[in-house]
Amino acid sequence: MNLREKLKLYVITDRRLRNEVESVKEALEGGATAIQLRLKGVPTREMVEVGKKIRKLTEDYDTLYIVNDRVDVALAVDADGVHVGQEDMPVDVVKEIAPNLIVGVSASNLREALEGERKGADYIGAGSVFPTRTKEDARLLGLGGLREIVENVHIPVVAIGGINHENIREVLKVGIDGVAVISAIVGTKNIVEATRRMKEVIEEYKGRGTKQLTIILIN
Ligand code: TZP
Ligand code: MG
Repeated sequence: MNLREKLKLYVITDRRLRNEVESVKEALEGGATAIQLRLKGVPTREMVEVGKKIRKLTEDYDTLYIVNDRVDVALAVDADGVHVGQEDMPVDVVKEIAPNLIVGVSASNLREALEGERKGADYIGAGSVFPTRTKEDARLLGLGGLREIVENVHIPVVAIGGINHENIREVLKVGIDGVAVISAIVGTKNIVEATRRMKEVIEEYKGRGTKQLTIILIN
């Protein structure tokens, strides 16, 4: 499976909402295509411990596994990649020290997205698309800003921030490769079901796009 496919439904952990191992198990069961381990203010030793458990689970489901912020932890737990923000290690430096890791970079405007691409990022995490309560310092990108990024970068774009079952179609319409979600999935009682429902919308949407394209081609 190529990277665009693997980024389709990207579920991010948040222990304020649910324990990581539990939430990852359920999200995988529901059909998540990528998992990001996001731990803030947690001792490195614990990150490695939890990170290894999640490696095992994601391996069983053949799912992409990304560690947030920390290149050392990503390498230690044998993750597939690392996701860096604007204040983390620069993408080109990550690529120098860990050439085999997939690197995602957060962008809240077109300039940051283009810079990430130029420095060698494999995908862009673009947001916040909608207001979010999950990340305090999130800057609002909006649907317009998201569209601008999608139209100007060549690497895959994953939309993030405030995405839920009600507004996901508006995001898919922009033509992104994937959606990254915390609260609408990890913050629900039944994570399996919440993941499954979101995956269905994504597949339904992408399926429709392909059919339309086929019709245009045979016309
Ligand atoms: N980066 C930009 S917005 C955000 C992150 C990590 C939080 C996304 O969480 P939610 O609950 O899906 O809005
Ligand atoms: Mg970060």
